[in-house]
Amino acid sequence: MVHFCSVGRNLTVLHGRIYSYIGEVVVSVNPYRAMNIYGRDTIEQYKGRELYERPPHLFAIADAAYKAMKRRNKDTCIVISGESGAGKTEASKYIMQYIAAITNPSQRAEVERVKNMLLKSNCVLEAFGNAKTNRNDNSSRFGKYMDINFDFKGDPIGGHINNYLLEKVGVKSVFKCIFQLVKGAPDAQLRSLHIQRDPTAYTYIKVGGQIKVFADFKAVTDAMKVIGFTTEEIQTVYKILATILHLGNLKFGSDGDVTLIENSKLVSVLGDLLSTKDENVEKALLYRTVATGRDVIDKQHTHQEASYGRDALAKAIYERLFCWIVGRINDVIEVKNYDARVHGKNTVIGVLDIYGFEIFQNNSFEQFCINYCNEKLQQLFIQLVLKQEQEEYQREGIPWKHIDYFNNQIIVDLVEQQHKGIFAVLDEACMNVGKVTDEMFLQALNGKLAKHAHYTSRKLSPTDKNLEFDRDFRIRHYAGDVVYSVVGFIDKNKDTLFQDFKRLLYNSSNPVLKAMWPEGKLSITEVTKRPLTAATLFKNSMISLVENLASKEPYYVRCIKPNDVKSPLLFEHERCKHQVEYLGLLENVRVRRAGFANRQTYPRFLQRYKMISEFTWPNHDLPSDKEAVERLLQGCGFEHDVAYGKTKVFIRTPRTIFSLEEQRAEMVKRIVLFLQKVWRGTL
Ligand code: AOV
Ligand code: MG
Repeated sequence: MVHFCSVGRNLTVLHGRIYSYIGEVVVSVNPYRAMNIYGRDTIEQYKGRELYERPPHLFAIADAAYKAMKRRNKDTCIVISGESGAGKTEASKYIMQYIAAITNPSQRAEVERVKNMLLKSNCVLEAFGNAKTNRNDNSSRFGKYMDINFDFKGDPIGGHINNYLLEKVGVKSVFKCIFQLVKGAPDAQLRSLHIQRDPTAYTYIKVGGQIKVFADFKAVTDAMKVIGFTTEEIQTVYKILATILHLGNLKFGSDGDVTLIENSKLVSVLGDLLSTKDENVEKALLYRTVATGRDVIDKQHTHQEASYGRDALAKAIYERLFCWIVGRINDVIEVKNYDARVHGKNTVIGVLDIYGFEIFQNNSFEQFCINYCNEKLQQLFIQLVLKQEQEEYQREGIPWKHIDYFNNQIIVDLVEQQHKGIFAVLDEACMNVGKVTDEMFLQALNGKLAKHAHYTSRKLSPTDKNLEFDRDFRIRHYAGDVVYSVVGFIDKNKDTLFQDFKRLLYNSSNPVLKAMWPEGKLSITEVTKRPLTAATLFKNSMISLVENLASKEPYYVRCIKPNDVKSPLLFEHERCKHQVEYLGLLENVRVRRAGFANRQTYPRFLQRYKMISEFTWPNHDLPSDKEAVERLLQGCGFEHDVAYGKTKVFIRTPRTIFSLEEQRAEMVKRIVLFLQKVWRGTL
């Protein structure tokens, strides 16, 4: 149970016990200091053990997910949630390490290779997908869902990563890899990229703020090599990072009506890095090609359009680079040559580590998407842990007093509902042919959502001084109130990149870069389809993520952030209580306390445990499986710890399951010995 609710203000009171259970949910408190609890000896203590046999630990949940997959041939997933800085990414890494450590006892070379790739891919993805924010020095700016595929022996044979990238380089975040490059790359390499060692020389870094850790340049480069990136590919990766830094420094000026590039020396640097002619770079930065009827003309950008285009280009090439890296990793780790007819079903454990709920001083479209994503995951938790569980008791005819909980579906609908939801209103604004401003979008929201209990704005509550007119709206999220500024919503949702840039990159003589931009092949007159908006793409990817998770047997890690100052000593009671409440952990405890730790259909139960009772082994002659299970459990003395539903048996405490498992293991051993004797003819 959540024993930390009762501890005082000091985190050391936890005595290093940072984990706790509610049923099969692990609750984790970020210790903000290195803990000596993830080593080889600890792994050995958890390997193959049942959930409650050892003190609560991430390894136990990883083992439970692994065992469920192996024993029952089921796809499982581990969903890690909690707000920004609560410890999700660290948890996901420990889970991966644990799975790598306990598998492949026979040291098959191919499996070792796959494991190494999976672990190395983490290092690369973190460098390119994490950045410093106010909440977390190593904040995931992308969501990662990683499937690990296992063969019939339970050894990893491959994987697949889905990424949910959101924040883009430039305006707010500076990704780790950029610091690693500027601080860690050898002098000669920096020279070839025309980059100075001094991070303050770059506008994008100045705006985004610096990160202290940069020693990993070599580790990341080596990891890319191990994964199988060619030298040319790695060079291109760094050329792209350098391009982004130079783009940030590019200044536009005007001479009368003509827009100019002030520091034109950078144009040739960009030409060199992008393997294209300088004049092509200059033209793409200053003009766009437009089709008017049958004519195609070059239209010059205004100063503002040129700056917008430059930032959009930097963001787009970073995003494309990141997706390309994920794609390359997937090429390598994807399961190949697995024949299910020969080897049996290949099963999966999915690990989800995504950006946590966040509130900044200024919250924009990115925070809105991140927080919507967390609403979706909370909804899944409610569905699977609180709702379905209680509905199942009712369906099965088990006496049950309903436990109430806050259902956040109303907030999910507020964001994603067709026609009326915030995303729909935003898309509608972006579809409009005329010029639609962010303020007009806010007005449309006010019109549609005036009566919604979780939405407000200054217009709807004029006395609320915390909300600016024509700029802010507030959402009452499950995890707290967040004020969003609409500034930039329209642009970020449209996410337009001038076609000219796509053609520029496609026409590069660097084949790696060219391959990243296949759509640049189309000429201006061929481009007709309007691309989906960022909101629609994000919504669709969240819906399919949730569908995917719901199709697997879920295990949860709920991370708690003990304080806002990254201190290993401070346990802010109110802060933790708030998280416990909004995560629905109290309801989770109530459902668990009153409920049952395990349930199985009667035939399944018999299939697994029939050998431990003389009434059921090898087959029973009772009128139904239900009666056979009753007889078996009575025989073991467990009848007080179970309830019999219409189709399933419900077991209250995990201890009963352990005991059944132990008896089964003992019987299996005896049966094997017996069979060996029969085979050897010694019986
Ligand atoms: P997050 O993934 O939940 O935030 P992280 O996993 O990056 O948070 O954790 C934030 C920091 O807390 C880490 O960099 C560590 O310093 C520390 N930390 C977390 N877990 C542990 C642990 N088990 N042992 C020691 N230190 C830990 V975000 O990605 O921002 O939502 O988007
Ligand atoms: Mg993270």
